Amino acid sequence: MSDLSVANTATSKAFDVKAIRQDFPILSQQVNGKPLVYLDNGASAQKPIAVLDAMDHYYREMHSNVHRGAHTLGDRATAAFEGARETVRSFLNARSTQEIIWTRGTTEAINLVANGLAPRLKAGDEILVSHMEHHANIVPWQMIAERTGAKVVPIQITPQGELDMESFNSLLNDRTRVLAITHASNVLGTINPVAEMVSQAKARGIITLLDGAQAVPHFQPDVQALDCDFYAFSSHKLFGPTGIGVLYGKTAMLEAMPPYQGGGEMIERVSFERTTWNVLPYKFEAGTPAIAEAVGLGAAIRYLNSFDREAMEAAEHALLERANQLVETVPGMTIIGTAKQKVPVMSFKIEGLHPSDIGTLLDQQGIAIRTGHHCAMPLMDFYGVPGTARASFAFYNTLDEVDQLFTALQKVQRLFT
Ligand code: C6P
Repeated sequence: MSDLSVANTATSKAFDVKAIRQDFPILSQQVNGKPLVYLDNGASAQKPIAVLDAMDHYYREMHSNVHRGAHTLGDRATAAFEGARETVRSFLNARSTQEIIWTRGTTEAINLVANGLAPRLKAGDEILVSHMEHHANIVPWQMIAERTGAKVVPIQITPQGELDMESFNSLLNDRTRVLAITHASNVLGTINPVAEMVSQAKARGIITLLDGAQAVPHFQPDVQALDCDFYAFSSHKLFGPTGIGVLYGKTAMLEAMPPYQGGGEMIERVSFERTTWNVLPYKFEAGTPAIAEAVGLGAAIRYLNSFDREAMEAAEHALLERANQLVETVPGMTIIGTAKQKVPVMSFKIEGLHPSDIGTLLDQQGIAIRTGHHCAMPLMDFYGVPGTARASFAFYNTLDEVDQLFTALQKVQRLFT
């Protein structure tokens, strides 16, 4: 194992990873007879006790339906639920809680926007995405394009896995109506220059959506500074529960869109002659919401806020740096995605090895990574690979775990040569 003293000293003042790991009970188990090394955080991150406790407390002490105003438990549940919305508002620096819509996740948030914008789109209009998008930020647009006659146009990327800004500039034109771009790539780790892109799009009156699924676990976005119209993310990648996510939308944008689903909660008044919609954010929240999950997400954000986020980012960066340094210790290993600005995600291939074999053999050694196309098939096509192996790090991972990954990869590589 490596000498960890340098990086640990550098980050220990504000950031004690050993203590942090105690907050995540799932991490201290054995898998296949080996201590678990969880490096699949990009797919879904683990949950701290603070989140587990908040949800447990909610169900034990205050569960009831929200916004019904009928009794004390209902009031408590509503306060906890709306309190979580305020926590998210503050996390994103949105102007108002009416701009924070609960969804099931990033996927539903993007579908909501795509459907909401459909009435404004017509044949010949263009929706600009990029070649590195997750399917969640391609397919909903394709479905809307099919309905409206609009066209989905991909911005090219460079071999390093950065957006080709010349391609972006050349594709912006009078027909461009929407720019929908990932803040950080789930495969390449690339952090895109979204502020600059939004600003250029705005100057042309183009509606902008940022997919923040892989960004928010690593840094805090400021939607007012970014000035995007929409920002989407999932709770489960942000150390919160599954089944809930967030769509931020500027008030004027949300006001101008029709509801996504019909039912209870989203109406003001219903009659067979005429039905009217509830105010924001409820207009987009049909049916009983995921109450405990909202509470859990609020707890996850408060947990993150209790740390020095810069120290956290530095610690994550040190993990990626360490991984980059060790690549040459595995013959035939190549990193896919070498952008200058990256979240701690490392996709790779090893000559002569199928990604799924790498994943299976690592799992036997207690190491969890993800393999496959990562719901980014156009990106796999760009690199001419069927899939990649991907280690995605979180702030609770250690340098020692990075070393264990590479020791295991060396073993896997030897087995096959
Ligand atoms: N990426 C991964 O392993 P949902 O499933 O709705 O929570 O998130 C979808 C999604 C959207 N955008 C990006 C950039 C994403 O990374 C994801 C989810 C996971 O990379 C599961 S495929």
